[in-house]
Amino acid sequence: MPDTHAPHPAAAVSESRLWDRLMEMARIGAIPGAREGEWGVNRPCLSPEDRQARRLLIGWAEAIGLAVSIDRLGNLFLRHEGSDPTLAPVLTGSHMDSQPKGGRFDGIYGVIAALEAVQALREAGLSTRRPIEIVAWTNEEGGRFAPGCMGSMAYSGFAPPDTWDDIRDSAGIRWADALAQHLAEEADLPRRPLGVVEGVAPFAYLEAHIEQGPVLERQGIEIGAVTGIQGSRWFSVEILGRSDHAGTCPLSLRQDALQDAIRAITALNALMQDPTDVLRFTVGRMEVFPNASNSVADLVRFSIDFRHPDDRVLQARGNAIEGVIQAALKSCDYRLEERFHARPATFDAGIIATIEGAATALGLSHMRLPSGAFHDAQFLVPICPTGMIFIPCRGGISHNPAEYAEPAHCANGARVLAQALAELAAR
Ligand code: HGY
Ligand code: MN
Ligand code: MN
Repeated sequence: MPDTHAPHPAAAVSESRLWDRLMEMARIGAIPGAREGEWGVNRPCLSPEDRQARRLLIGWAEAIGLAVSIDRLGNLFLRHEGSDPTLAPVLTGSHMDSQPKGGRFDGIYGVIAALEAVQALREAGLSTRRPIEIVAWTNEEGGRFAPGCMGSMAYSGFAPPDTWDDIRDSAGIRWADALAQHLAEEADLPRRPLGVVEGVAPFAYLEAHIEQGPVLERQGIEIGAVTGIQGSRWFSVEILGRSDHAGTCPLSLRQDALQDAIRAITALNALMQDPTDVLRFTVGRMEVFPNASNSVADLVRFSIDFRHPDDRVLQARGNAIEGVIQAALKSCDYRLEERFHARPATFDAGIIATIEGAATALGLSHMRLPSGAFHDAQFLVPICPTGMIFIPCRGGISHNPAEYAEPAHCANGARVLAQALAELAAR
């Protein structure tokens, strides 16, 4: 427990400062929203908008004396020094990249709330035994380069950093080239070893995030102590046909990649039937080539995002995907690549209790709940005690410009984070 004579760690959390920073940050990559005075963001990883957002964050962090560094995946760290700098740090943060039609809170809230919590600890005059490091993970969303969580997967040793070098975005740019350009543009920032692969493991990891679901709002609860994250599997599918003249080629002779893609997706829908509506199956991206109204498609590329909290279902149904596609095709060939395979993760009971204790100490209602969305936190689970703090978001909407969280809820999350960080950094 922190020194009881010191002021309360959360005392200096400023709702207005936190909100103003969130809204200033949300002007970078702003896209129109549906409601008057509301908008969304499109801030792909490793883009000029991403770098502009990082510079804004770095400016705020340097102004309060945090030390800035990046690793070779571009993960960005802001360090609050502890009274014993040799101790493993408490790590907290989230991601700054967004979906193409993203909201003003997904990911970035956890980074700016972490800055607010650390700034509050410092303004409250609380020195911490352990260092606290704020992290902004590279490419959590996987929107521009699939899969997501590349920065945290490389940091934790879950995947070798060169795993994704040849993956291309929709403009045909290679991941390795985009990362090299990014690191060159941030060459002025001090470089640090890559995570536990080349450096030290954190003492603990805490991530604050909007719930991206409706539970807290529906139940009128202020804080979520997250129990874990369901499993996710991503696949990239290519259906390979032959381009033909739409007016002359008989249907019986066609190798129509689009018609076969429809057959494959229809068959996958049957595989993924779940009367309990727990299973999640999404085909969110589809590209058709040559994409001309009077040419038969010779190539269709589509994505599969499959999720389930029970690893047995995740493995059984996920492993059946290829056979179902193969059986469904009438005249085309296919290529299937698994891009992401994250098994269900369970957060540390001690961290969950620390979050609940902090919420109780602050007089905030709280409940335990799982996360349907994946997060970088799931890759920290194997290397240190890890947990997440959720705050409510309006209607549970996310990955949409209408995503919204109340200023008071944002501040509550930062207060719980400040309290929990103070406790962990004192251990
Ligand atoms: O897709 C997800 O679950 C996360 O929001 N990127
Ligand atoms: Mn997120
Ligand atoms: Mn997201």
